[in-house]
Amino acid sequence: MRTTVGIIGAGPAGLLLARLLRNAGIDSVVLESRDRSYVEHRQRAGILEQGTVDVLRAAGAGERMDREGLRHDGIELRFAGRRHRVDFPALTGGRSVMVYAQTEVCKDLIALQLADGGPLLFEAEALAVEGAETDRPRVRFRRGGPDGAEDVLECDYVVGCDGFWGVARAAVPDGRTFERTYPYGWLGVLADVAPSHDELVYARHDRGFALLSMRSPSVSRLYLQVPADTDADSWSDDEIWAELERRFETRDDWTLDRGPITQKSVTPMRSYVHEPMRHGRLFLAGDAAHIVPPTGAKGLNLAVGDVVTLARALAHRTGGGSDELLDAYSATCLRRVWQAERFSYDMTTLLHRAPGATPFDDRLQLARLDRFASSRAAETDLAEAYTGFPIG
Ligand code: RFL
Ligand code: PHB
Repeated sequence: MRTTVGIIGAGPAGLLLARLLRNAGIDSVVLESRDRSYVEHRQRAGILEQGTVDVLRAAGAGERMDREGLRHDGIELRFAGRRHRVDFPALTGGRSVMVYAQTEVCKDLIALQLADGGPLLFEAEALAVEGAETDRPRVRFRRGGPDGAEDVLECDYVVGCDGFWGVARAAVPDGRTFERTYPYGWLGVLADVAPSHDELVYARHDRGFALLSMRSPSVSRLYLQVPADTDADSWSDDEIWAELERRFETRDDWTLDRGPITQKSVTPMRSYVHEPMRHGRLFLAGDAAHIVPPTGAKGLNLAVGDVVTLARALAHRTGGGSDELLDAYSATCLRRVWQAERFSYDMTTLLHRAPGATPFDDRLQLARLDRFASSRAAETDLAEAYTGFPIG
């Protein structure tokens, strides 16, 4: 098999890259190790930045998002029983975010890719990237599941969009990694109940962080800070609702509506950056190159920024231009990546209670939160970061 751009991974990064390249007249092949249903139902991100929404629309993938997505003009910070709303459009000159699940973004992009006859191979697991420093890099992969036959995809360029656990990063030999893990994770649940608030609620509590989010007007997505090694099944549904109620407590008459929990899982929290995001003709994009803790809702949005930057550079090069944009790819993306790392770290340490936190630490957190309620400058900084840093 031969193609111009070999893409490993059909998460949001790989799928959107394939779409952007196709729109630019560049052929690609996407290899995905899992099956279609797995990719379409993996429960993850929920928030699309304004810039991500604009990119999906311009790529021709925004039709259902515009119909079913929920535009949100703010979030609520909840602490010490108080509620403070951050008004995004008022603070950022009109910007907002969209609640539209990653599962739906992936479904839309997969449908478009397959409708166009674009090569997208499920159950095709990349085993290794070879010859990244040559003009003919190759992806060795296995078709049709674990017992399938080995094959080779020959490319002009290879892009590793294979997430944190993928194989592409290992083919960037002289890189440097920067990492931080956190001593807590998130227990996330999906529940068949209308969200108890019409915007996201980020709650800081002495018992730990909680987040109220949603997937639709009738499905809630809720998270609880838990110790990193927690087994999701060790929490009963009643215990989860009772703990959410405690952490979302307010001084007014707000209440949390309960409903059947249909899914629960624990996610670890990590900050991670691999530099550079390129080796020869191999490029890394999305979670393959960097991870943020989910508190800032930045992971998917960073992946989108990477592939927009890369698609532009590849279009420039294959259209007869120079290598200049490809050479700048890593540095261009990393600037934005580190801003998202900073913001995600700040949001995480602002809202989570670390094991061993002292009363002094607690008071500092409350003082940091109180800044948002008392300073427009502090609030503007949060609103600008949450609604998104510019791409490129
Ligand atoms: P993905 O989505 O991990 O996709 C990688 C794909 O590569 C495949 N793969 C391989 N394919 C072939 N050969 C191999 N050897 C392969 N190895 C792996 C995998 O099967 C998979 O299909 O990476 P991508 O595309 O870079 O996208 C990144 C995002 O998925 C991620 O950053 C977000 O989900 C992070 N995230 C959030 N991001 C946001 O922007 N807003 C949010 O609100 C948000 N909330 C979240 C999140 C992530 C969470 N978890 C579970 C980590 C909430 C949670 C709980
Ligand atoms: C989600 O809806 O899954 C979600 C929303 C906001 C975050 C993280 C996850 O910060």
